[in-house]
Amino acid sequence: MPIEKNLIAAHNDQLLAQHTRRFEFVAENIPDVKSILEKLKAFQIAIPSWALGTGGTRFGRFSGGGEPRNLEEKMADVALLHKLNRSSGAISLHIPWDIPSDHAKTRSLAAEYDLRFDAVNSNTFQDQPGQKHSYKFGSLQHVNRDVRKQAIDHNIEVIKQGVELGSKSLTVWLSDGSCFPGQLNFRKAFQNTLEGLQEIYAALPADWKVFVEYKAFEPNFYSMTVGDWGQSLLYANKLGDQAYTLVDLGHHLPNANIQQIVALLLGEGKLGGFHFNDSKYGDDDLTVGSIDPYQLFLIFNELVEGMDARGMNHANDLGWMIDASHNVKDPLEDLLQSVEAIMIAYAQALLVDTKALQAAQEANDVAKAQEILQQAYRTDVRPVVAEARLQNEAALAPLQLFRDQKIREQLIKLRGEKTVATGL
Ligand code: PSV
Ligand code: MN
Repeated sequence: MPIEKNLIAAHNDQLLAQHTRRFEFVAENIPDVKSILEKLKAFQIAIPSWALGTGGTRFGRFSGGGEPRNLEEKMADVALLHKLNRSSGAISLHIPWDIPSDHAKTRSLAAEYDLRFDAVNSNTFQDQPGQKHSYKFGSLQHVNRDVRKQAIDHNIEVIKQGVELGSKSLTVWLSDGSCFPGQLNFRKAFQNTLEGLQEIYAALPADWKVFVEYKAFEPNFYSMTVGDWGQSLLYANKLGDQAYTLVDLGHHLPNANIQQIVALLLGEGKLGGFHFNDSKYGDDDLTVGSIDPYQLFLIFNELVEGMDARGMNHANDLGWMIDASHNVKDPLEDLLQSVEAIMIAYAQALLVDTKALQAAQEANDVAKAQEILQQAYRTDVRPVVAEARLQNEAALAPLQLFRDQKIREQLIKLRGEKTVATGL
């Protein structure tokens, strides 16, 4: 369900005068606004194929209607988001939730939509129909070699799927761990997992990366075999140069200083990618920036500082993905809000006066350092982000246009009221 270019142009014409006033007001005080706009225009955030439908909790799932029924429709949804904001030019597939039936066709559809395939994700946290061995007691950590082998083979199959699509990375999230003391020998679980990852690593094409994602708890509640950034970094270091840690914002214990984790991983050259979401209690998978936008800004501040220190390209050198679930909101509206929140935090981080901050740090001027960060955070950069969209021929107000055009209603007409997308 494509949105026509002229609709975007008409929407922008309507909002242009007000936007220009707001943009000029804020731009006046940003000396390098042009270079900030170029960075914002280049920045793309991958949309997960599993988050285009309603997620739900283990208590219930309340479909909003018009959910994509297959991979083609999921790609159409991401294309729609990308048309609206020009910042969602990639899709991340979860296998086997989304296996392309015809790779050439899927590739050409992606080209038509101007989308690329970001990391492919393996799934050894659920049993699939017809699967020989169960993952009830783990996958790569499992005491039985046959189960481990099945999980390794699956990951290698996911790499092959990714190669067909032009992906360049594999994300491995393992739900492995234990629920009770004594259930698992930690050392053996670690060793089995490492050996499995090594076999998967050996199957990686030379220009690929593997991201080892960690999570503190859930579905296991006593131990997780890749439970924190330390464990993930151990695996990544032992695996080699193509292995990195992936930070999912919801995968930490409460009050963890994620920005410090990010800074250290970047310093070690081992930060590979991100799963953005927000949370209040645990892995809540809420809209990015909805609970703690200041933390998101502080994370981006470390990302920008750390990437610049290493001469990295902001847009291309890390994997930027959303990983969220939508229980009460329209998934497409939620994703538009998430992308906007990421762009705002990124723009604010680009505003930080790094030289002045460094000087304040060298002088132990704590109050000044705080002022510098909060000066950037408290600047309303929404018109700057909107200007980047305008220059990219996207919509000045994507969510407003989505609603004005009654896109969900159109999707429901097209796909039906009771459709269920594969995924969470
Ligand atoms: C696990 O909670 C996770 O964050 C992993 O990235 C999974 O691939 C994704 O969510 C979907 O279950
Ligand atoms: Mn994740």
